[in-house]
Amino acid sequence: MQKRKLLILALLILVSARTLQAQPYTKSAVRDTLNLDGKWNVVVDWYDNANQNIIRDKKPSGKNEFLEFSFDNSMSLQVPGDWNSQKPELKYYEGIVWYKRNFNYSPKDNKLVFLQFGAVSYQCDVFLNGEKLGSHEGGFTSFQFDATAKLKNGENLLIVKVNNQRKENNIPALKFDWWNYGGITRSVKLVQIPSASISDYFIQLKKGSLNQVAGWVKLNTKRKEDVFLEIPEAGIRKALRADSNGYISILFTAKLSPWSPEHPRLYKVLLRTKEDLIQDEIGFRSIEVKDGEILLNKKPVFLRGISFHEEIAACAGRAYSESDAKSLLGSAKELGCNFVRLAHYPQSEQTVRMAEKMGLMMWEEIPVWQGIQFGNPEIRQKAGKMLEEMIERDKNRCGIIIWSISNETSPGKERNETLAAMALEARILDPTRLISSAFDHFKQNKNEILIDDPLSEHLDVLAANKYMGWYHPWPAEPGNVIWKSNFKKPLIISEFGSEALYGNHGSKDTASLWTEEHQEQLYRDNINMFKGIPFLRGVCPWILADFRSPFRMQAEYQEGWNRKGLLSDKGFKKKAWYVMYNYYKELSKE
Ligand code: GCB
Repeated sequence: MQKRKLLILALLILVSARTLQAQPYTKSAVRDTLNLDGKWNVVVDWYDNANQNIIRDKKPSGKNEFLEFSFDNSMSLQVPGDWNSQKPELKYYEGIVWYKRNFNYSPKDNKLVFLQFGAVSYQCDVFLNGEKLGSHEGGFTSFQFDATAKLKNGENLLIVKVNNQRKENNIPALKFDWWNYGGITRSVKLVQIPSASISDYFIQLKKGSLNQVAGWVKLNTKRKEDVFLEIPEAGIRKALRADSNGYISILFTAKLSPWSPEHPRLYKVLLRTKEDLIQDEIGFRSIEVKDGEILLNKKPVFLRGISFHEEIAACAGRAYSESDAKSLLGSAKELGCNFVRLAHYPQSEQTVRMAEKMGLMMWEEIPVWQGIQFGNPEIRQKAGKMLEEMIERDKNRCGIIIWSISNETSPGKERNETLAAMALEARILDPTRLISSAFDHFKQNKNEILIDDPLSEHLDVLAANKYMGWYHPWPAEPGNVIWKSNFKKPLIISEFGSEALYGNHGSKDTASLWTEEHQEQLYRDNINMFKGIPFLRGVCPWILADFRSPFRMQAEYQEGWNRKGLLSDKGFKKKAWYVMYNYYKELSKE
């Protein structure tokens, strides 16, 4: 596609995405917040039959009125949390649940108050004190509404209608290989900021530089004002001045010790105006691609990765707490990883922040996963919005090195155009990181696998999901499989693996027996193949732990679980874990 046409399409996606509701994300991690987590009362609305009375939590009045819903003495659900793992009767539920909670609030002068949701799966309508605040679609990104004008002094009533029905024009669409958890799955907060405040900032090293800090600060006042930027541990104090749009472009030289997996150094960064103060923790590193290498702080790096879903297998529920994040990331560290693929959607902010503290580089992606209708303009708008919301929340997290725009989509005109435009959209929003997309279409001729997906032209890092020995039979001895590429770019094997039931032992030759030995051998074979791929710069097995999936209907071994985990659903290590562990140990010595 010509450059001009691509740019127009990217801008169109960006502009039309912005017409979807919800305001830009206020960084609650660095703000004064009132947490609204806890037990919420719920009404399960199986047939979408509730009327307007529910949004006011109306009670019957007089002697003749009755209402066919009630939050009083109703079922309650823990927020954050999915409903499927909390109530046996909601395990498979896909539909509408109304959530209600009251909270006390005393409005303060000169403050703006936002109601912020870490994530709601999948779609929601939010009502405060009987009035609609807004709607949001997309189960994995954070969003917020300005609640200032609708908050009352004293008791407030918050009602959220959540719907997780799968639909053809959702993202992900009708079918996906993970559990369709519904609910308010991440924290809900009231975020208070001064009415004249810093609305957003982007502070990172300039692309390709180790000593130049570049970025911007935006003020919601949209007026000329002084802003001070400080990095005390590096002796930096900069007096900046906003333009008449409240915008400041930043560029200065600094001596900073770079963030890396070995030295995950974060600096306190302060932004101060007359009325506002923000204190964040930001790391500085450079990430680029040059001559087929991924360069972290100018040095070639090999990504020793692992993928995981935001799920705690042992609870058969969505991960949501700090200890959940610790457990997933702790396992990745134990395996010897320096990189994690947050599959297949943006995971919680606490996971992202914790990962970079622990020294893990990250790949973050939006849930554009197989079966997406790229020709539909509504889909482009939604995907564009998800991309924007993901970047908006995490653009200051140095641990994130790759934004991925899709997983396993089939080449074709509409798909190629849309994804190329989205790659450009990501670059417009964040010119510093690498852009990728996991694909699974290759040309194969006997023992030769050729990367020829035209989307590759628009990516920095190529990512191949290739299940050699499982979905794809070996065409030759693993060591004799030859990978070729039409593009001189680094490759990550972003998925490979096979299923095994923990504790099930036997033949290593027969896939249908689901043995640990078969999986172990498959890992050995794949590693053998990796050693012969000259442009390979990272691997990311699928997947850390067994996860729940309605795709998996094999009665004896699967029972609704995808068994490709290196860990079982109870967290036990399968034999393949040790193969991967040893491979990473060797690689980290190189
Ligand atoms: C894939 C998908 C992933 C699935 C996996 C599997 O290619 O990207 O979401 O879970 O294969 O197990 O089949």
